[in-house]
Amino acid sequence: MASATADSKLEQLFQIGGLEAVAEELQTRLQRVENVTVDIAIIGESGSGKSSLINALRGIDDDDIGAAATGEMEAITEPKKYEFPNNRQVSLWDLPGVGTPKFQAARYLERVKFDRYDFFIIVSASRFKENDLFLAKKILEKKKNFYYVRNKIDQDLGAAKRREKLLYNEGHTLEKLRNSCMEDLRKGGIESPQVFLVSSWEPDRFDFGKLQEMLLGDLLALKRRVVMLALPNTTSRVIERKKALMLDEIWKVAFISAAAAAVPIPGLSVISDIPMLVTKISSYRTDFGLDEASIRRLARKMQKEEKELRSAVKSMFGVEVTASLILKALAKNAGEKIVMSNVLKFVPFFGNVAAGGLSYIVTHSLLKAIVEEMAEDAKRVLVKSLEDSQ
Ligand SMILES: Nc1nc2c(ncn2[C@@H]2O[C@H](COP(=O)(O)OP(=O)(O)OP(=O)(O)O)[C@@H](O)[C@H]2O)c(=O)[nH]1
Ligand SMILES: [Mg+2]
Repeated sequence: MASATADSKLEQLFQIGGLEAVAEELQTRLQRVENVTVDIAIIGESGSGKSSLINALRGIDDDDIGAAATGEMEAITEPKKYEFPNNRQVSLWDLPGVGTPKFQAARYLERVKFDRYDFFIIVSASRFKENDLFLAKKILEKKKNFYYVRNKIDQDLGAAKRREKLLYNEGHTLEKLRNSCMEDLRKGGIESPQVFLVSSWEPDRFDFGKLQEMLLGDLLALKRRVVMLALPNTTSRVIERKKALMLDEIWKVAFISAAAAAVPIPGLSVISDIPMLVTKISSYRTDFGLDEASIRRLARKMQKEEKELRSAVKSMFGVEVTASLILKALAKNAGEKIVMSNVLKFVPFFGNVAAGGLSYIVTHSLLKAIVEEMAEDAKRVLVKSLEDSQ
């Protein structure tokens, strides 16, 4: 997986140039993906031929030195790494078979450290099984992808030959097999499965060549995907730092607002300095790069539609900051606090001190929620601005 890159640089960029500067830097990193490492897991039921497939992909015989151990007595219990031919940044991982007593599906993922892999090849040597579907779904849940390799095709053809005798036709048998694999996957909810029919014993036949070509062709896209998948984490770290700084100071804002409280909320004895809150919340919005001008600049720089980036802004104050929205939000918050605390019901005379205290609590909790929501907006906008960029 892509390792955590120089994030202090990103943090600095965020301080100086906001989301725009961060987006630009991340885009450059996305374009320079050659050095990204990719981990491909060869996964599937025990005995399906995972180790044999690895040897075939690496162009070595099962009994060569450095070959993955194959055969019934050679099942492994820990994932084992092999280098992809001529490509040091790509590793093929031989995984223990799923479904053996030691590796029941539920605990399997944890034991093989499922999250560490970027791409998967599910190997099957028979009809599509529960375990294959289980793996396929888990992979897609992680927003990763896989090829489905139906191995030991030589056996299927041999059986069909015996069964069908003179009527036997290799092309038809292969087509039937392919269709049944695709259908089983689709029935399982996998929409556009990529299926390869291979024999690890005969790497010069069937779909083996196509599998190699596709893998190589997809590597660059895969690397970009690895970086893209790491982006939410990278961007999170940068934005979380900013959020922490803002959260540190909201007590001051809430305090000043409560102390200088000037505008009463109709129907409630809670008062806050609304104009001051408008200014402050607007500055949060600008600091996170969510205001119109920032979004426009970011869109232009990243060659995206403004409205596409705006669609990533989900919070109320990320969209706009007005006095009436703040009043509404304060009133809603105050209502919840009053119901929650049940205090005010029993206070016959509601003095300024109590009102100030409540105002502080209500304003503080509103500002906290606003900063947190805007931080999430900023993360979404940043990731959106980088999506599909070349
Ligand atoms: N006929 C045929 N046999 C194969 C093929 N691929 C593998 N085998 C045999 O199937 C058996 C299991 O292969 P392995 O590669 O060890 O299978 P595995 O998936 O690594 O098994 P575990 O590590 O136990 O999960 C071995 O005896 C292989 O020689 C193939 O394409 N055709
Ligand atoms: Mg094996």
